[in-house]
Amino acid sequence: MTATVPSWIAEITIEELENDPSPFYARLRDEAPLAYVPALGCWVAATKDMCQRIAGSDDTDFEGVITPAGRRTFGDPAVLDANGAQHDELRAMVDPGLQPSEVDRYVEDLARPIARRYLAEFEDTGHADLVAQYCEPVSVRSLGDLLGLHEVSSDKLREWFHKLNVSFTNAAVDDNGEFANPRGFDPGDEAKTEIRAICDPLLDRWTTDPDDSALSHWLHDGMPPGQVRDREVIYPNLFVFLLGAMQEPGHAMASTIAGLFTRPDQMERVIDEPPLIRRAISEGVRWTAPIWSAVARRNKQDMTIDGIHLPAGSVVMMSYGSANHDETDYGAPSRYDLDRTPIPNLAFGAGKHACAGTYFATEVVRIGLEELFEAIPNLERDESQEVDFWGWGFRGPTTLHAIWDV
Ligand code: 261
Repeated sequence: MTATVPSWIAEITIEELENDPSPFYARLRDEAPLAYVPALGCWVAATKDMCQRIAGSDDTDFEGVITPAGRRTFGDPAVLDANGAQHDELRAMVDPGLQPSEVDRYVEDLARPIARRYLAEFEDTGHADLVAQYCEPVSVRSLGDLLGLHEVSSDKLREWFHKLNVSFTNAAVDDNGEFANPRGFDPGDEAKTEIRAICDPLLDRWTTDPDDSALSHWLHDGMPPGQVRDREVIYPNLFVFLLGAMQEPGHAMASTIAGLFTRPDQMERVIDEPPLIRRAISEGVRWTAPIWSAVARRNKQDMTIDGIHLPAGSVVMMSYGSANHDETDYGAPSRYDLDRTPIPNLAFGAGKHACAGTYFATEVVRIGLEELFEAIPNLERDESQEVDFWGWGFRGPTTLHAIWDV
């Protein structure tokens, strides 16, 4: 198979994709919307149409799967690569507290005081790295409190998602399909050991004293009286949440701010007119999809798509970040533009495995941005510092230095 791979695809490295996937993916969208990428050891779907067709065939031609590095990080059964009845059961565990009607009941009281608290720590200083001091803390504290992890500090939750991210994205494989960097799983293993040590006693307590925290519900909901869900079912999914659901609202908030920083006129309008924040977020995650290329599908049978033969069991990464830059739907896709026609995008995926936290995440980001822009209406990018985006699996600004007059 490798012999038929064009050299520009055969030679791409994960490091190049992590630094800037755009040029490679622009060429894929143009020349090879479904391509085998040797450095990844799997296929990638690069266009919106290809992603929609594949993810839209969940449970028929395709099923959810994650990369070997993802599997190695989360273990089994994780909702991302469970299918059929097992997937339905896991979604029945995580979905109820994330239903929009349910989120509307609690999210204001949950997220707004958190946003206020972090703002109070720096709003009088005139400068901040918004990623480390605001976007990440607001994201992890909101979900942490929802899950019931009140006693785990925000810095610890940030450390956990960073370590799980290192492990999950340690995707490079050698010519034999073996992990190229086995030590890259160490940080994730360390985090998981610590997570179990901290969460085991909490799960013990919720077993006898249920409360309204999400993890208490994960233990009890849908179980026969007197029984709780096995924690070996809970942990892989808690690891999924402690990575993606902790990290990505922070990425979404930071990318939205970074996008608005490229359009000061649009930033001014959003600050003057807070109802525009929802549109700003939607364009933010279209512009830089937080889950850029981290979930995949596998075909159950041999098949041919647009003349490309896909042997049964092929793993296809859903490169939603690239789908969101599909020139068919989005003119000048690499430009952040609040005023573009709001065509639905794939930042939250599609099909059976579409994001369960779409509404929760968007509401946390909305509340975070409302509080930020109200407290600091004269927010500006600190032009003396670069904004570096990083990541292929997950993508967002690594830092976001802002200044304002106090
Ligand atoms: C809660 C969603 O989390 C993830 C999604 C995709 C890949 C890894 C994740 O932890």
